[in-house]
Amino acid sequence: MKKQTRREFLKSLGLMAGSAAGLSILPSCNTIGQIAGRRPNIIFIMTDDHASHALSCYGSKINKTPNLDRIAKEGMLLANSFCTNSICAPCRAVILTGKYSHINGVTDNRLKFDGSQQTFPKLLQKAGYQTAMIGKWHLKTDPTGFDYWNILPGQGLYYNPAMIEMGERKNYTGYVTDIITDHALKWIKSRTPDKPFCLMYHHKAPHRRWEPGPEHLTMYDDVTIPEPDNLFDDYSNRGRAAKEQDMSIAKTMTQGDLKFTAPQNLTPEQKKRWDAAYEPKNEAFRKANLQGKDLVRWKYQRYIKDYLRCIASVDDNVGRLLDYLDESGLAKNTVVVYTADQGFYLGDHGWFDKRFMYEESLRMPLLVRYPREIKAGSVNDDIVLNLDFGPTFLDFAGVPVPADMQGESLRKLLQGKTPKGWRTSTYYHYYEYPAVHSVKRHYGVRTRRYKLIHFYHDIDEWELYDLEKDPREMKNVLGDPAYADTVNELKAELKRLREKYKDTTGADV
Ligand SMILES: [Ca+2]
Repeated sequence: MKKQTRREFLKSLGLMAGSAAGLSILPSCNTIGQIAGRRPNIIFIMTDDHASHALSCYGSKINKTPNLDRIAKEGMLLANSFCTNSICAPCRAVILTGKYSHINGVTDNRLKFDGSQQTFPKLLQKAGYQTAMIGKWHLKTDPTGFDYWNILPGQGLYYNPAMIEMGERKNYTGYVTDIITDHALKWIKSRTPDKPFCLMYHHKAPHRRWEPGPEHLTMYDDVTIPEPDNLFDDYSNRGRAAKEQDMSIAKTMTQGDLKFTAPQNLTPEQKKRWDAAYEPKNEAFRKANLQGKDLVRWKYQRYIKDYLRCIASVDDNVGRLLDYLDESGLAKNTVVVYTADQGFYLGDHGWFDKRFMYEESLRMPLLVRYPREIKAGSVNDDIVLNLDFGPTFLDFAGVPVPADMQGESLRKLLQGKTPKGWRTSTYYHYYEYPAVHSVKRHYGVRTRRYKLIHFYHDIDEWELYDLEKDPREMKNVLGDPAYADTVNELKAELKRLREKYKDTTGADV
């Protein structure tokens, strides 16, 4: 077929009626792209429990993530991205539906996701996208809305995992982050090239028990990772919730977490490498007979090094994917998103895990690259939520965002043009209690400067943090008379947000 000029192409679409007059109604490049079927591909990369303060593009003091940083360098870094309920399955359900937990039904990790409800992959599929879900799913029911899915059962294993491919269970030998990436690349290469695609490429790493891959077992052996300044937090100036949790490095970590026992299902070769990496260090530990703070310091080093080793494998594998996008020419027309299902404590407050509305687990990394619309190296600091991801993907695909989705499209923000009246506060609600880690139920509001939290179940306690003066949240200033007006304003805002999002669960404000 003869190659059309742009003018001929537009004419064929009936977009150049007349001549000079027609020029004034020329559609934007984007509209042309959509009409011509050049809607962008979407690759949604998500890891599990990767805190933003363990990415060098977010200023990590403890590791380097050169491949993930590439997405920021070639796209946008969102500096204030938050989740609405900081725990695994609920965050995934929020992202899929664009709705808060009390509406999508997955308020805690023990509940099953109702896959018959509306999700953004279903809407993309309906609009002609090829959709795939590869890796960690963790929603207890089979994925819906995907042309292809291949998921880990439940939490999945780091070594030699089983995966469920379209309902069929298969076993693999190797390391989970490599295996998920192999499947993702295989799917991209075998897809139908004439349709846009949306791939959910979701890793298990760096979830607990933080088991590093064979290539990274001894990474960081010769360095000491800096400790957070509040590793020995005594929770004074705060309420019972912080004092009564069960997620501390000092008390909660198990023998498995600390690698005094190896994973159960290693091959003889894997076991040999594992023991060669851990046994000499474990032997030195036994001889040292550490106590008190020295013991906590040792546990922190063991934990954080394993966590960062798992991230190093994610970084390598995302690099493989980005390289393929470059080589194949897909990079230009593909929206690449990197995030984690929520944040995590990296020894901050003496903790690991998530759940609390405090900063480290409320924050999520969010990097987005799309060369056609996003300026390389840009940064946005507006308040954005995981609730917004679905609407954003739909917007990029030219699919109308259903009115019952509670998030907002980030497309304008990504283009560097934040709409007037963009949100200046966010609502949070955590439910999983009583349960593992003993974090009490709470809801709260965060503005750019303040955070008000209500632990309403089991106890009835409020906390207020002035994030400008106390970014580490070490002092609850709720009782300070200087903040009396602020408390009233925040309570009114909290009430407004609960009404806006139709949340009648938990205690009244
Ligand atoms: Ca998680």
